[in-house]
This record gives sequence, structure tokens and C-alpha cells, in this order.
Amino acid sequence: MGSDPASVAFDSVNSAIARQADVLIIDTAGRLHNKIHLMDELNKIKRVIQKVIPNAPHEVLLVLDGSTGQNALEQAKQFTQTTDVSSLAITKLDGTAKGGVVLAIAHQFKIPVKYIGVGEQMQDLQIFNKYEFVDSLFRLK
Ligand SMILES: Nc1nc2c(ncn2[C@@H]2O[C@H](COP(=O)(O)OP(=O)(O)OP(=O)(O)O)[C@@H](O)[C@H]2O)c(=O)[nH]1
Ligand SMILES: [Mg+2]
Repeated sequence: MGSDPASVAFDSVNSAIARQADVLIIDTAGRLHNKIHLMDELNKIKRVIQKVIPNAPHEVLLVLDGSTGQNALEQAKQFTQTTDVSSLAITKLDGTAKGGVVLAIAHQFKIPVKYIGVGEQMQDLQIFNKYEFVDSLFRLK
């Protein structure tokens, strides 16, 4: 709390290497796409990580709230402009919105959707399966 996010990321990478960890997940919290300095900070985090591991980060997962419709699209647009997003997770597809936003985002950004969120429990974060997803869109109640 209160320290520079990039230096936290730097320490995390070094610590992961020291502990011989296989995976390090860096979760950048509360980053609104309309706060330019927070977006720029993402690139600083990336540069700092690359001082230790030149080809890192190996994956950049953008998590979007699917219940916000157009706003999710706008966020995807802003984030992909400033950051090399490699995959998407789209959450809150358990509400009344049937998740058509997934189609719009996948179509517009050509970035694979890896996970979907359909509730608040751990098992509700699911690996995205395009066939099951299309089926669920047309499933009659
Ligand atoms: N119904 C529903 N709730 C969800 C889903 N995914 C997350 N939530 C809830 O949404 C709230 C916010 O989730 P977080 O994971 O804290 O969101 P975040 O994107 O990490 O937020 P920041 O770290 O502040 O940027 C929590 O109460 C979650 O339980 C989902 O797929 N469906
Ligand atoms: Mg968070």
C-alpha cells in the first residue's frame, strides 16, 4: 500500500525467481481506462519486469465486466491501445445480460477469450468454450 506498483512488480519477479516459482501472477487492481496515468503505469510495470525477464510478461489478461455492455467495449478499446493484451476474461455473464458482449469484443479486437465469469464462487470462473457458449445463447428457458 502506498508504494510504486512497478517496484512491487520488480520485487515480485525477483522473489519468484529466488523461490524458483513456475508462475507469477501480477494483479493490477482498480485501473480505470479513463485515468491516463494509471494506463501509463502499466507500461512502466512492463518495462521494469523486462529488466529481469526480457520476454516477460508471457501473458497479459484483461478482465472485463460483461454486464456493462458498451462500457466493456470501450475499456477493451482503451486498454488494447496502450497495452499488448494477449487474452480476455469476461465476467458477470450470470446476470440478465446474455453475454452478447463477448461476441462483440471477440469480433472487434481479435483477442482470444480465455475465461468467463458466471457467478461469485471460485468454480464460476470457467474456461471459455465457444461451442458451449453459443449453445447457452440459444438455450430456451
Ligand atoms: N455475479 C458475478 N459477480 C462477480 C463475477 N466476477 C466477479 N464478481 C464480483 O464482483 C466484485 C468485484 O470483483 P473483483 O474481482 O474484486 O474485481 P476487480 O476487477 O479485481 O476489481 P479491482 O481490483 O478493484 O479492479 C466481487 O464482489 C466479485 O465477487 C461474476 O462473474 N458474476
Ligand atoms: Mg482486483
